[in-house]
This record gives sequence, C-alpha cells and structure tokens, in this order.
Amino acid sequence: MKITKIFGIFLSAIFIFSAVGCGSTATTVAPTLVPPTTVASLITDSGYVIPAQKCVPNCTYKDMVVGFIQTGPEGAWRTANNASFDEFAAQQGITLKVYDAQGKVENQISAFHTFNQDSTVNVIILAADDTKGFDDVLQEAKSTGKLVILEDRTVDSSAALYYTRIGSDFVAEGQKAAAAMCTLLKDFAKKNVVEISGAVGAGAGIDRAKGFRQKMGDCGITITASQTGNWAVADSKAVTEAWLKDAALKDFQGVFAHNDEEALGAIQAIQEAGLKPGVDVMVVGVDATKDGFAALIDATLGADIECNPLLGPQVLEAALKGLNGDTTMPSYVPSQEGEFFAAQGADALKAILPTRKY
Ligand code: GYE
Repeated sequence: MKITKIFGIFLSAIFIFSAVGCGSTATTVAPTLVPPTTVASLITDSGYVIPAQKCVPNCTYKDMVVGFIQTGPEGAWRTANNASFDEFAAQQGITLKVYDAQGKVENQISAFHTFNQDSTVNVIILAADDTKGFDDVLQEAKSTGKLVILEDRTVDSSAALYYTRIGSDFVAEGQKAAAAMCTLLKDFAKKNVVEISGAVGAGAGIDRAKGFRQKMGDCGITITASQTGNWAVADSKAVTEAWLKDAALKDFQGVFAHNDEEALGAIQAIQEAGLKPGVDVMVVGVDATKDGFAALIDATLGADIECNPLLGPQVLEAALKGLNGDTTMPSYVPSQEGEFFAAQGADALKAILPTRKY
C-alpha cells in the first residue's frame, strides 16, 4: 500500500479523534491511546505501581521466575522458612533462584541489582538482613519491571516501593514478651532484665526491642544490659556468661532473648553458673521452635512467643496476584501468632508438639 494512502488514512483517523474531542455528535467510540504499562488502575493503596507482565491477566505459577534474596543461615526458624518456599515452589513449578547473603546486607543489595538486570526474573522476594540500604535497588526494580515482595523482615524504604510485606508484627511480639516476663517475675522483688538482641540492624530485633520497652513499665521491669547474640546459641551463651561474671551486671532476674537459639544459649550459661533457669532466672524467647518447646517442657524456658516461619505459600500466592495486576493486596499482611508458657504444663505442651511443623 503506497505511503500516501497510509498517510491519508492516518489523517482521517486524527480527524475522527479530534472530532470526538470537540464535542461533535459522532457515535464512534474513541480508543484510548495510553501505553498499557502504567495504566492508573495498576496502583495499590500504598501507591505501589504494579509492573505489567506479558502474561497478564492469565499469569500462572509456571510464568513465575523468582529471585529470592535470603538472609543467610540463622537457626531453626530460617531453615523452616527456606523449606516453606522450596516445597511450595517445587509443587507449583515455580522457578526459584535463591541467593544466600550469608548475613551481609551488602551482599543482598548486589544480588538485588543482579536480579534487577536478569531479564528472566519477574518477581524479587527479599528477607532483609538490615532495614537500611535498599532504596536504590527498589527504585531500579520499578524501572526494570520486577514485582517486589518483602517476606518476614521489614525495611525502612517507602511502602510505595514494594507490592506487600508478609510477616510477623515484631513490635507486638516484643510487647507480648514483656507481658510474659511480667507474669514470670510477679513474685520477684527485683525485676532486672538483660536483653539478648537479634543481629544488629535486623528489623525483627529492632522492633522486638521497641515493643518490649513499650510494655516493660507495666510491672516495673528495668533493662540492665543489652547485647546482640547474632541469633545464635554460642554467641548468646558467651554474652550471658560475661554478664554473670560481671559484678555490676550479674544481678538480673530475667533474660529477654530475641529468638529461641539465643534463649537456649542463655539457659546453658545460667545452668553452668550453678543457677536454675525457670527458678532463679526467668527466660523468655521468641519463635516457638521445636527446641523452644523442649525447653518449655523442662521448664528452663518460661515463655516462648510464636513467630511463624512457614511464609512460602502465602508469599508466592501474593506474587501470583501481583503478576496478574491485583491492586487489592494490602501493603502489609501480618502473620497470625500465639504464645506458650511452661506453666501450661509438660503434658499439655507435649500434646501440642506433634502439631508443630518447625
Ligand atoms: O525470629 C529468628 C531468625 O526474622 C523472624 O530471624 C525472623 C527472625 C527469627 O533468625 O530466629
């Protein structure tokens, strides 16, 4: 067809559109000429612009290629968290590219950039080792069309930079831990508590510490020392041993440990110092893993605040909704969690144990 003819048709088209513009009575429906990628309707309540995928609106798990940026090895909780993703991805035929950051946020940021530049990846899932440092790569994900979801951990970046966060309310966990410690220390004249905090910079630790301090005043608890145990038994045992040897710090009646491994480390140190955990010193942990339950059953651990690691299915289901442009996803989906006490009794706790998946 000769160029001129095309030009002629193009001209008449412009005429039709401008006609509609000037309020003429022509009945033809004016097609919208807006490019499809940023149609306004693909924006969530938090202002996140959902990147449009070629497969939309019929994307399936088989279309999903996930770059999963994990924290690194930490303990039973993290192992269960990883498995919940691996299992669901295998079941659904999802391509899961897992990056283990070995606990280093700088590794996570460079992996994020790599996934942003990987044209096969359409979803990026982040369990952040630190709340800071992700603004640039989150912005880059917007320009490279990657759907971003935060699992478990929080970041300080704007919620408009990710589709949703799915994970625990760590502040609430800290508040529950303080309430539990108040119950355990109710007959103690003094309520000095030492805190074994999570890895420095991790949102889980920062918010648990915040929540505990918000509620500890309810029964007059004083935090007399605080140090990271790096989510680990050995580090936490060493920290507690040092406190027990320190004349100025050894007078404490409670230990608030940010996870079960840290609580178990403190319990070992207390026992080796000739004291009775659960009698002389009350210990509160977080996670409620199998090892935490074992310590509740022998009453060396006084209370354990549940933190659910089995987030894989929920997160990947949310990712599929995001690929299909679902704007109704809230920016935060909190996990439903409880708490457990040694006071429930060994039999009752043993009856619960078989139902625990981690
Ligand atoms: O409590 C701890 C893990 O982010 C909730 O990280 C998670 C925490 C969990 O190492 O055991």
